[in-house]
Amino acid sequence: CGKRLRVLVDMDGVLADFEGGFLEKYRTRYPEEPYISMDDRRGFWVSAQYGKLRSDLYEKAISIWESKDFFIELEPLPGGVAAVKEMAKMDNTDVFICTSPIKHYKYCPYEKYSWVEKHFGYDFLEQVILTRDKTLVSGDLLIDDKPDILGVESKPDWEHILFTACHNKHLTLGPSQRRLQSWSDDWKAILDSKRH
Ligand code: UMP
Repeated sequence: CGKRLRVLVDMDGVLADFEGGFLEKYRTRYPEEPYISMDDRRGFWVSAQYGKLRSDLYEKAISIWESKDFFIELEPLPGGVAAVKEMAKMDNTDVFICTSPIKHYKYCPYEKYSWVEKHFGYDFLEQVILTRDKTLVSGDLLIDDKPDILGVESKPDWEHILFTACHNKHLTLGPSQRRLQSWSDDWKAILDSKRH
């Protein structure tokens, strides 16, 4: 009672289809090279898995998301934009999009803002948090597809809800860890479980 709920929502792999956009552009740019299907993806780092496949594919993978128009052209994941818009309209609820830009900063940070404006509107730019360290951001919930979210703060405020993605679906979670399987899953129940 009295206190507002603060929800942090990740962008890549939660609202924007990073994996799908990557695979399509990688196969178009490197049609003769081997690739990893969504079913065979394991581990958060795309570049690491490509590097294990063949060492030179590490750089080729990175070249895809360092390219102009990669981030702005990502398709929204089903239901994500609608869910976040609905969340933002709920009573006693604040929503922020919390995303880590790559360090090759020529296009990514600009295109992340541009993507939010395109899909949520100009006013929603107020809700964008770009940070390489999400442990410093306070909130009740962080909905994110990365299994290990580490940083300088060892006890972040938020409870991490693992958003299911091709690279994490096989992971066994600890007993206290919760998942959101997709945006069709009951995200409202997860929010309600944190309200008091
Ligand atoms: N990213 C990489 N290498 C990879 C996969 C993703 O640098 O192999 C980048 C893309 C996104 C960022 O900008 O990491 C993911 O950030 P979060 O989803 O944790 O916000």
